[in-house]
Amino acid sequence: MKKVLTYGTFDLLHWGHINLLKRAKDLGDYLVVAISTDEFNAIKDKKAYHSFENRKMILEAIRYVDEVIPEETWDQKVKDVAKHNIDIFVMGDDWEGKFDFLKEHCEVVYLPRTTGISTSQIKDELFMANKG
Ligand code: C2G
Repeated sequence: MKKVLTYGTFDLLHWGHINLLKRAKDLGDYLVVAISTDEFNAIKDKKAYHSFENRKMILEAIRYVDEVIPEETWDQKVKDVAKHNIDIFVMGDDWEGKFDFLKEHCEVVYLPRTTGISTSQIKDELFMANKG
């Protein structure tokens, strides 16, 4: 069984996230998603609209996702790859090169980001549409 691992906040889930998760799953047989905790988001200087628990529940409902684990620090990836027997690490290519250190532990794949959608774009457009 080929196991795939990816990380993210996955807030205000949208079709760009789904495109990523589908392609990640298509690379193997089992997809583990490490979702950023609210505390780690603060470290990433991100404030998610949905709580960790609710973002986790939403991800677990996606047919491409087999397991969801918490992402609490920047430096848990090597341990996660070993602990979950990961064959392929996947991220969108906005992270191109940033995780190449994992190449000695597993395959590293950066997938083209889906253009035309992002969580911050959703927030901005809703704000503009609703401001007085
Ligand atoms: N993504 C994408 N296309 C978009 C938006 C996001 O392919 N239009 C991808 C990102 O490249 C990432 C994943 O979806 O691989 C999750 O995106 P975010 O929730 O924004 O994750 P991020 O804040 O980049 O967290 O340790 C890694 C970090 O936790 C990644």
